[in-house]
Amino acid sequence: VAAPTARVFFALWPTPAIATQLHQLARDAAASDARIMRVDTLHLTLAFIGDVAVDRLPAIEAVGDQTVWPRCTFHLDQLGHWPHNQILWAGSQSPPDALANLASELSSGLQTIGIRLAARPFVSHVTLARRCRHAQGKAFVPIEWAVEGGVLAVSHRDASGARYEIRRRWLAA
Ligand code: 2AM
Repeated sequence: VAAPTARVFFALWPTPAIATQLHQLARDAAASDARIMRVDTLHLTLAFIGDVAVDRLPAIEAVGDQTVWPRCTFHLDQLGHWPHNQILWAGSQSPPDALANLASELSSGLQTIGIRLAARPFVSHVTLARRCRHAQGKAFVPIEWAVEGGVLAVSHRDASGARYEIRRRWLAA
């Protein structure tokens, strides 16, 4: 019998107030037939681990325990669209260094427990919509996301898309 697995990732999870603003932006900017992310699913992935045996989760959580979670402001002033995967996303023209440093700290921590992340470079972004063929309405009032910690999330996928469960939360020092 195969060992049970879970699909997990470290992420920043917005407060409901910030998620509501992001969701409004998604509705304004996404193509009408795009699949807009539900308000409770909006997040920023810091380190995507993917499927792991559930008995690895305590070690992964220990990486989160050893990480210094920064306090910073993520000034979301940019809309992006990636044609190759049809993702509409929100980001920043000047993301705080703290975010890239955090992603790299998590990546190094995971390496020490034998988990190597895909080599793709970290691009801080919040996916707003999928299956989006184009973006519209580029001008918007920037969203000020006060980052005060992060999470380890578990992705459960079914026919209706993904549902995320927050397994652990860490607060900034
Ligand atoms: P995306 O929104 O840009 O698609 C849960 O699936 C989260 O992990 C999403 O934020 C998704 O990013 C990200 N993700 C999924 N597969 C990934 C991969 N191979 N590398 C990096 N991030 C990934």
